[in-house]
Amino acid sequence: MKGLYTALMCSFDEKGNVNEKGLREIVRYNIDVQQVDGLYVNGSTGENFLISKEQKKQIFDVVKNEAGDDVKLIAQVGALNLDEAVELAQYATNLGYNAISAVTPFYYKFDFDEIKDYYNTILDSVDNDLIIYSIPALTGVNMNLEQFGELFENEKVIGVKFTAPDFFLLERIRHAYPDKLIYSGFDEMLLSASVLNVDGAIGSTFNVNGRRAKQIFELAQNGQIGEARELQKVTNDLIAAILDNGLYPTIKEILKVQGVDAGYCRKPMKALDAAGVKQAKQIAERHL
Ligand code: NAY
Repeated sequence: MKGLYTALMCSFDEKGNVNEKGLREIVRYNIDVQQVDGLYVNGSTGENFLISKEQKKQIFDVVKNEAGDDVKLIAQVGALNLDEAVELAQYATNLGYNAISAVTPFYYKFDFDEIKDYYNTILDSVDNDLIIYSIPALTGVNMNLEQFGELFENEKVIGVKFTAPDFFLLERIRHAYPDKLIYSGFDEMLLSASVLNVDGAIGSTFNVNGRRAKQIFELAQNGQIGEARELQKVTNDLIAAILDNGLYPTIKEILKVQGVDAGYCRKPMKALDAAGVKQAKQIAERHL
């Protein structure tokens, strides 16, 4: 399960329905052109928190059907409605997803016992492994080393998608739990995380910059830090421009430049205006 995973985008039509043809194209582009090791499906980048349970299942179906066994697949099933999370975990497991992942429960201020119960409830319902999805900036849930350790006590918890700029905590987790998988979640910090010996990364920008990201990761693993730093600089020029123009709609627009029918984002995310579309095209020309 090690390696680079694209946090997969989903193509929606103007009304917000899943555009299956476009989704298949995104899957193929990631596998065939970006050559990533796996896909992380229905994460933040997949606009998971903006869609219905039925749409989540539809996306799990289409992605598995298109990807087959070409790459590893991780299904993000976390939801505030725990029954839904369990149902989705079972659904993705039955489809043959290699692992499930679940965001820490958010919005309400759950205490750690409640968070632990959430993960164990999901895991008790399936014969599959789980990767914790930790993204404190969006969830407000900050777990410490001991709390990660308590979650890791369940052997089916095989790792964490660590989307935080806290390299002290990252190093402590790496040191304390050498057998658990750690995936770096911020693409602009890939090199820094790779130096700390993470097992892989999961990123939104890999939809368009996967090959370069993989090079950064592999160079760092080989100790070729100077070359990796050069590529991280080029990558961060790209990421800064994308963030400035609007993260998900800009990645979709860049995919369109590559001939991929990436469609629209779900409301309330807004579409790029004409200037934004032009800017996205320039970003693709200048930085890819
Ligand atoms: C997800 O579930 O899709 C992710 O969390 C992927 C990680 C991304 N985080 C978000 C919130 O989009 O790739 C990152 C991020 O977009 C990138 O580093 C730019 O900041």
